[in-house]
Amino acid sequence: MRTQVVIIGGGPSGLLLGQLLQRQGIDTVLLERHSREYVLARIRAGVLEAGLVNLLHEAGVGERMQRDGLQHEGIYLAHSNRGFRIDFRRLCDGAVTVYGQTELTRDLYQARDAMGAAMLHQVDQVEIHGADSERPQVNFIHDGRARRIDCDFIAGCDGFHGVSRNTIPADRRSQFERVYPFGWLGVLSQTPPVSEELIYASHERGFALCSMRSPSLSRYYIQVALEDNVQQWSDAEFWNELKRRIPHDAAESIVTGDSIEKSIAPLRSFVAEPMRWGRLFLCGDAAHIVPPTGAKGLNLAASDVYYLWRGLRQYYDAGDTRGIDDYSALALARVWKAERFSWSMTNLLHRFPGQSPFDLRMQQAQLEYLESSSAAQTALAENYLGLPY
Ligand code: FAS
Ligand code: PHB
Repeated sequence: MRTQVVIIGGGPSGLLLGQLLQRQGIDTVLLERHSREYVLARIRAGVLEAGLVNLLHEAGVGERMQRDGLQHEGIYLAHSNRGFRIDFRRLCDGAVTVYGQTELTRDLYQARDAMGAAMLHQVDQVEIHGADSERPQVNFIHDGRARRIDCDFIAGCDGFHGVSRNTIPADRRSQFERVYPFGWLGVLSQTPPVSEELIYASHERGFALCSMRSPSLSRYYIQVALEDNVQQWSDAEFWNELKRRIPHDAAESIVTGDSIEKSIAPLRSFVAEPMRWGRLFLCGDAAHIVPPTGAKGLNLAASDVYYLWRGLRQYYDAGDTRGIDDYSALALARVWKAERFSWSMTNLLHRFPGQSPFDLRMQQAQLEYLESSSAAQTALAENYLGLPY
């Protein structure tokens, strides 16, 4: 089998890249480890930057997001039982779109089906060979048969636990990591959101986030200890703890209900450099991870895809390699700024084991400075809205 670009990973990175390339007439084969049902059952991101929204429209998959997505022109930060609003429209004339990653992934799957582009699910033992040669290939098992695809390029869109990143020899790769001493317990409930906009709450008991997927579907998170597991958190215990951490007016008005999904996600900051090795390009979580406090994970995958799509298009249209040669440096420049923002929001809003009274005062001072300073709020707003591609 031969194709121009093999895409490993059928999450948002792989699907969006595949959609953009196929619409350009660039042939791709997408390999996904799990079933489509499994991929679509994962509850992940919820906030889309304008850059990702534009890219989805460019890929011809923006219609349902346009109809069902919620435009948000601000967020609330809450501390000391009060909230204050970061007004994106007034500060930066911008907005984000609330639309679940699950729905975005569903739209991308349907679009790929409609194009009849090649996609294999439940592939095993994917191996990349010759990435640093002129003739790379990908070997894998599918339906019990050993398969091989010869290609021009490989896009490693296979997430943090994929095979692509480790294909780059350890002595050619630098990795930077911070693992946070806590996780996020998330609940999805068929209830109306407590607030029209997201509430990021700092509290002495820990961080809490009130988010949503639609006017009738809410998404809530609370910071939990790393050793916690989901079984020890009943719905009632989750709701009681969430109410303790958000401002009293929100706690009194929140509509609680049965969890339709409940899971704990670990938090880490991680970057692997470079994001290219020969004819292998890393995209999205395969190359970097951010704590979700800044709503950047999915949105960083989008800017990686944009740079790689643009570079491959230049190569196939005109034999111009500048775009693919610049890919890693371009992508990493934006990745590191988002890593900083996500790290700073996580440090500001979470309680860390062993924090000194001085540390707590620094967090409080930063929150009060944000509450009182238009300049500080503008800096937060432009990062949350998404820095330019
Ligand atoms: P993904 O991990 O989504 O997709 C990679 C795909 O590759 C998967 O489908 C996997 O099955 C497949 N794969 C892996 N190895 C393979 C192999 N060897 N062969 C073939 N396929 C293989 N971001 C936010 O902005 N906000 C959030 O609230 C948020 N919450 C998150 C919660 C969790 C539990 C996790 C893990 C991530 C969360 N993220 C969040 C980040 C998340 O949204 C990612 O940024 C986003 O999924 C990145 O998309 P991909 O790069 O496509 O990686
Ligand atoms: C979500 O709705 O899942 C969400 C929103 C904003 C974040 C993280 C998660 O920062």
